[in-house]
Amino acid sequence: MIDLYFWATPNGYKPLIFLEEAALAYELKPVNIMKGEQFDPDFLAIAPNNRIPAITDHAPKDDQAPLSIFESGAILLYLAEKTDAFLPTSLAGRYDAVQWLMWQMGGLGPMAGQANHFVTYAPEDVPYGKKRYVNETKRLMGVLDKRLADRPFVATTYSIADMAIYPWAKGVDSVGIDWQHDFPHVAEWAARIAERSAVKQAYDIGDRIKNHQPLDDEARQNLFGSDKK
Ligand SMILES: N[C@@H](CCC(=O)N[C@@H](CS)C(=O)NCC(=O)O)C(=O)O
Repeated sequence: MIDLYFWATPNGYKPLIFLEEAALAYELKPVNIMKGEQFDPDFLAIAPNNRIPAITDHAPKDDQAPLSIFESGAILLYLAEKTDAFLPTSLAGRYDAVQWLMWQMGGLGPMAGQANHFVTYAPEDVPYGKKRYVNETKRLMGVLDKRLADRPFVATTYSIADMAIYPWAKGVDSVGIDWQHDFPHVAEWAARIAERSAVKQAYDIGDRIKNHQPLDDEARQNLFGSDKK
């Protein structure tokens, strides 16, 4: 059994999609990051960076003690290794997927995240920040669009790279990027991913647990307040 520490955000959906795809037994442990539950000592013992997602695998492959992992990219790699699934087995194929996973972890995720911060959440208007991160997000979406021009999935087969990139790519409309129109190969790929029953199931689960509370002062403090952290 795997415990998945989850909130309905792009990084949270990545391992949830994997667990649904692989039909692994798991228990969802919601961590309401708007309410500051990411700072609970029990959660910090598993995820010292106070960010979701994280997992605890109570039956790791090596039959050793339960294993906890944070960082969504590490979790996806772990789950792929555990199940021998969603990561090509050839050396070239494997690193093809891994390099795109790293591209998401170090590129699209952080840049789109910062763009979203400056466009949606920053308490003051910072035109330079907005422009820098929205432009960089657009550039990255262009890179992804080129990559998908002649293949159905990001790597040779549907893999953890698609699972990592999809939740972020589909969210960039929140920073004013009309990706369905401007990046047609991404749009076709995203439609292919969205049709998968495991992906539908993951988003249904996320919708059910999501607390649609407004971004009030308490949530702002928990997410962006510097003194608490
Ligand atoms: N690099 C981390 C990023 C995780 C992350 O930023 N999680 C956000 C939600 S998408 C979070 O937990 N935020 C809580 C906070 O900022 O306190 C990963 O990929 O797991």
